[in-house]
Parts: sequence; C-alpha cells; structure tokens
Amino acid sequence: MTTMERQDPSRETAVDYDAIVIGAGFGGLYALHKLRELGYRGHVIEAGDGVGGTWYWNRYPGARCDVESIEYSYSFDPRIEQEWDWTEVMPAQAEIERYLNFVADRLDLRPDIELETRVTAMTWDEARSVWTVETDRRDQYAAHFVIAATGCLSAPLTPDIPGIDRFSGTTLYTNNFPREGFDFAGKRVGIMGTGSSGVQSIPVIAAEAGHLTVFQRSAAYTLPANNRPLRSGELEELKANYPELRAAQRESMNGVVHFGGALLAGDPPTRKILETPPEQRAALLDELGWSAPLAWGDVMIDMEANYAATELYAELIRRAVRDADVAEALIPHYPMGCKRQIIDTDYFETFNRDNVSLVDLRNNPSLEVTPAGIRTEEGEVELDVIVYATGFDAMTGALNRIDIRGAGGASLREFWEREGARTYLGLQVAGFPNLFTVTGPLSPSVLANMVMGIEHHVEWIADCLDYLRERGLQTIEPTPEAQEAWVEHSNSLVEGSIRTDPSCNSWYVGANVPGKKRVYMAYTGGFPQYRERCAEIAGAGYEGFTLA
Ligand code: N01
Repeated sequence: MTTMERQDPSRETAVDYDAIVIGAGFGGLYALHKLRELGYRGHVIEAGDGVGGTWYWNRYPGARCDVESIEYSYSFDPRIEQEWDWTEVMPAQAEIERYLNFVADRLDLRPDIELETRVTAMTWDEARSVWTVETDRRDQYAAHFVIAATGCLSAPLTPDIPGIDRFSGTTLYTNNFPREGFDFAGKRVGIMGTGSSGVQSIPVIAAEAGHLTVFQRSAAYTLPANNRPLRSGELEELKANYPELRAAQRESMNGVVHFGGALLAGDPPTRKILETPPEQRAALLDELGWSAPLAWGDVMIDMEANYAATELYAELIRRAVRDADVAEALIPHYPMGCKRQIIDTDYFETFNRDNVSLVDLRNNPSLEVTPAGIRTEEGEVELDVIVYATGFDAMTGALNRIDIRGAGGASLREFWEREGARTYLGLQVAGFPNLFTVTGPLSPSVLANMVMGIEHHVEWIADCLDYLRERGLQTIEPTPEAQEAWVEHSNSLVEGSIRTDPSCNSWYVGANVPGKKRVYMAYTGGFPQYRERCAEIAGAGYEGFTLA
C-alpha cells in the first residue's frame, strides 16, 4: 500500500491527500519530493505564480543571499549538486530562483503544485482526523497532514505611516517587487527601511536613480558581502568536495562552514574586548577591518563589551563615509548583534555619492507621506518613487494570516497572540494535531543556514509519517507539558544575552509588530545540539508527543 493505512475505508474517498504542503519555496519543494519518494500523495498550494518562495517574492534590486551559494543549496540529491552550476560566491535572487525552478523541473514537481492559490483557513476535523484546508479559490481539500512550509519572513508589513496611500508617484515594495523590474533612471527616489532589504537595494538604486533619499529610522550594522564571481576551476573543486562540505555544515553551529556574512562560521571567538587594552582593539580593527567588532567572545553577552565593539564599528563608518555628519547619522544607537546582521555591497560608500542623501528619522519623529513625496520636520522631499523595505511579521506571521482551527476549534493565531510563539521543537503546536511547521518558531531556523534547517525538518517529518504508517497510527501532537518544557529551554538559552535585552527591538522578538508578544522566536543552542535532540526524541518513540 502506497498511501497512509486507514482503518475506515470510507475515508479513502473523503480524503484528497495524505499531506497538503503550504508554500513552494525551498521547504515546500523538498517536502513534496520527499512525500512522493515515500509513496504519499502530496499536494502543494502556493500563492505566487511561480515556485521559489522568498526568492520568488523578494526580487528587489541587489537581493542576494547571505550564505555562500555552494552551501545554500539542497544536499539531498548528489545529481542536483553536480548538475547545477553556481556563478557567484553569494548567490543573487535571480540565480536562486532559477535554481529552484531547475529543481522543480528536474524532480518533475510541477504537476502537484497549485499556483496562484492562497490557503485562507484550515480546520481540524477531530471525528475524521483530517485537516480541511480552504483556499481563496473557494476550493476545499481534506488531508491527513498539513506541512506548513510557509517561510519565516514571508508575511510583509505595510508601514503605518500617515498619508501612505496619498502618494501620487510610484510606490514599490521590496517584498513584492515587479517581476519585470523597474527603471529608476533619472527619477527622484525615496527609500524607507534600512534592514537587509534596504541596505542591499540602496547601492543598486543609487547607481541608477537621478537622486536617492534614504529615510533611516534605525541605522544598520552591516558587513561587506565580499561577493565575487566563482573563479575558473573553483566550482569544480567545490563540487568534488560536496560530501565533506555537507558533513562539516551539519556539525557547525549555524549550518555554514565558510563565512556567511550574517552567520559567522566556526567556533565563537574567545578573546574578550573588555580584557583588551584600547590600543590592541584598534590594532585588531586595522587587521580585521569590518570583522573586528564581532571578533570577541563577550560582545553578545555583556552590554559594556557590546558598547565597546559598537565604538569600533562607529570608527569603521567614520573611515568609510566622507561627510562627518552623514557618518555620525549612520552609526547605530542600539546593541550590535541584537538585530539580524546585514551584509552589503558598497553600502557606506554609497553615501559618498553626490546623488544620495540621508534623512535620519531619529531626529525627525514626525513623518508623513504627501502626494508629492515625504515630509519630515526638515521639510518635504519631492519624489517620483517611494520604495518600502519595511520588513515582515516574522516567524508566526504567515501562519497567523491563515485562520487555523485546531482541536476544539482553538485558534492558533489567538494562542500565539495571547501566549507568544510557542511550539514543541519548532515542529508542532499542542492542540494542532498533524500540523507540521517547517523551520517553525523555536527551532534554529533563521539562525542557521535555512536550507539545511529545512532539509532536516522535512526529513524528520517524513520519518515521523513513516513511523505512524508502520504502526497504523493516525495522529501526532505534542503534549502541552513537553511544549512548555521546550519553550522554557529555548528561552533559557537566550535569556540575559544581548538578543533579549530590553533595548534590543528586533523582529526576532517581534518588536517590529505593534502589540506582538515579546518572545525570542529562534532556538539559539546551535544546529548540532538541536538536531541531536530531535533525533533522540524520535528515537524514543516521539517522546513528548501523543500518538493515536
Ligand atoms: O526588514 P527589516 P528587511 N517608518 O525588518 C524600517 C531577511 N533578509 O526586509 O529598525 C520608518 O530588517 C525599520 O526600522 P526599525 C533577513 O533575515 C535576508 O530588510 O524598525 N521605517 C527597518 O530599518 C532580514 O533581517 C536577506 O527602526 C520603518 C526596516 O524598515 C529579514 O529578511 C535579504 C517603518 C525593516 O527592516 C528582514 O529584512 C533581505 C516605519 N513605519 C532580507 N517600519 C539576505 O539574505 C519599518 N521601518 C541578505
């Protein structure tokens, strides 16, 4: 028998799929492949009109991954590893999107992917042990399992700025940029948002636009991406060493072996900035450049150390930016390492261009969009185009935008809004049987190489489905006690660190979404420790889960 064993034959006709997968990004594509490989009937539902997930939507100028291409790729199929040729060290959006399309074709996944369809609601039918899944096409499906591969940063936020709808020029969003691109030539462009998306797009837009005005609310900690084309022969050498590379990735804290910009490879540094005299700190700055501020073991755990490292970072900005006032305005005023580390190409240098200006919103708390542009206390900047790079409702946002009703009609959104992001292993939520969350909250997810985290989760889920099938079991969900213990464990790892300091208002803790309950939403214990715990739990017959 290829599909799930069922005791009641009437269910055969009533259930459309063994598993519905939501999302056709890295997670959804692999989940579908894995389901098929194991003989399950899977069906992917995807809102976009193409595959790619994050790399489908975020096609803004300059969009690039912060992990090296060779590591930010599937490891499950050696043929795909050998057949696909990366061209740059850090892959650009278009190349990753092409890669995912290649994988979809190579594995013939498209027949089971329903595009341009958004899942709007899901209801757990306790009597039949199935999820009823509704879409915006008014279709309704029944499936034994739902695998939510909905992404960690995929629920875009529209900024709450007065007058935003009154602008008479062109409004663009980095997270839903026109597929055909946009011609900025000669235009007066304003950009709002200096997180990863803003910082990556600013140099590219500046090179094209007549004038670019950057509206900055929080200054960015960003490091050079050091991207370059792969040299002749380099790719072949890398490809020849895939097995070793993958093994090393799995053993590394963050699933990356080489420098990954946002993810520092290797063991955490041991030298302490507070135990280092100022002249030696300065010498390290000269030696390591942009890596120097992060090259200390105490920076992420001690606020005084963090402040000292921020001083080093400020010095680097002063060296890079010619105008002293602009340089000062670009210096962050919040702890380093609190928000997501950004990587860039020529970000600070861009502020040396004659056609770029900076409006520091820290000095301009009143902000308004007018029909002609953007007005702050410094006056009105007239614009032809406004680009918003204003971020996402991270980790829980995509699932919260679906009306998910679990056992007894309980709402996942209401649960997370009330209690904060709570899961068991980032894989399931108590009260929501047979719903799996790929790289869900409280798994390493955004703190590790996403592709590695995704593969691990998909494989764990597939093994779990097999375990249930072999034993004729229908359902799995965490016990509330196991979930609470995991939440406590995950929180305890990060408590007292810079990441959860009250002065640290990152999307990791949901601070960018008004009213969102503050919880650090990723597991900080490292990928190897996490993977081991997941394996132990499965090996012990899915300890902490109720199977029925
Ligand atoms: O979003 P963000 P992002 N008025 O939330 C500002 C991943 N990613 O799309 O910080 C004015 O980081 C906001 O200001 P503040 C990566 O994990 C990866 O850039 O809230 N400004 C901030 O400056 C990343 O962390 C890659 O004070 C407003 C910006 O908008 C995550 O996605 C590339 C505002 C939002 O920054 C999100 O990045 C791109 C308002 N009302 C993204 N509201 C790579 O792989 C918000 N802001 C490299």
